[in-house]
Amino acid sequence: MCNIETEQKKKVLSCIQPSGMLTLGNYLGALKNWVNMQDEFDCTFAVADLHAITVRQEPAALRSQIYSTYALLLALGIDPEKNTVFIQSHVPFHTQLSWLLSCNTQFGEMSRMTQFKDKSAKHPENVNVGLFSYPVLMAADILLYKPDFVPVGADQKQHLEIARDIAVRFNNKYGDVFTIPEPYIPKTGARVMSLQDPSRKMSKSDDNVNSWVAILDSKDDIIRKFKRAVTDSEACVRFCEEQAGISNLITIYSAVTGKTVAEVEREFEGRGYGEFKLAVGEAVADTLAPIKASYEEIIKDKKALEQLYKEGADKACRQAYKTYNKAMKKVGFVL
Ligand code: ATP
Ligand code: LTN
Repeated sequence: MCNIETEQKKKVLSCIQPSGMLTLGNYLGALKNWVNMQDEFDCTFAVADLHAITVRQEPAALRSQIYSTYALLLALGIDPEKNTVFIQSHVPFHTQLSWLLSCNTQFGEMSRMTQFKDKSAKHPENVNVGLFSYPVLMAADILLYKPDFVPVGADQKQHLEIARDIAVRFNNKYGDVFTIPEPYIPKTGARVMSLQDPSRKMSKSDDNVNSWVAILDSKDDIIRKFKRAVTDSEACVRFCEEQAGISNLITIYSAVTGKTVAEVEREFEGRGYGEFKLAVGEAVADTLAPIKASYEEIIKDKKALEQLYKEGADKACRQAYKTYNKAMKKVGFVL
């Protein structure tokens, strides 16, 4: 007889870098889906702090971003009891497996990674080896936990592909060690564009602070940023390719209210941009307010936070250790 309780849930893994203030784009495009996946899947989520130092970070800022990113995951409603939620650098097997994988990855295939090309062009003064081998560390993050699915945005698809290639090659050479993960494209998940240049995605590393909304922004800041958002010349609230600015605002409003695009267009028929921008700003601020309130409670209690991330690391270590040991044995190391 099929018993739902004893049926194995499929495994999901994803990570997020603590490289700045997390934005509305990170929330609607990625983190909201993490929250929604907790019931259906056995989830492992990590703060990818080791990846963050591939670009220069100021130590005090990095430390505070790691805390705040972990606290924010909890504030969003990710349950650390139900899931494994940890900080990447607390589990040494990531860097250790990364070495094994590096020695089974070709320079040529890594040279094709578009993120490396983009980021090295953006930071010509710091084209470090870590930036180059970043996808191998990401492959280790994934393969240690044998996930069935990895939810990633379009910009990370190439990295997931290389993780799959590395795993297939390793398994063929040494025997079955790794599960080959599939990308997970969530049913819902909005691509949020910059409020100042709707042809580019909203990004926390954009120097223009008016182009992005942080999850932890104040209500006043959120409303002000939406008031200033770039819109188009048609002056009507209609979703179409030619009106990228207003279409982006419709996408955002629809994502935070749960209304369809057609419903939003009907609601604002005959009303001006000003009124619509205010409504979007208020709806976003109302959605983010409880998250911000919960975050402020969580971040106040450093002891409790520390307890949670340590427990998360212990759980993660127990899983990662098994895969790492198996891989070491297969390669021929003496354990
Ligand atoms: P950076 O500016 O440092 O490159 P980012 O804000 O673009 O960072 P990432 O850390 O690369 O964000 O992405 C974390 C996750 O959030 C990824 O899954 C990514 O696809 C998703 N994401 C980031 N920005 C957006 C966006 N504007 N719309 C939808 N999803 C997004
Ligand atoms: N590179 C990813 C973050 C990341 C990740 C991972 C995502 C690091 N390790 C493992 C999925 C699985 C990013 O910048 N978004």
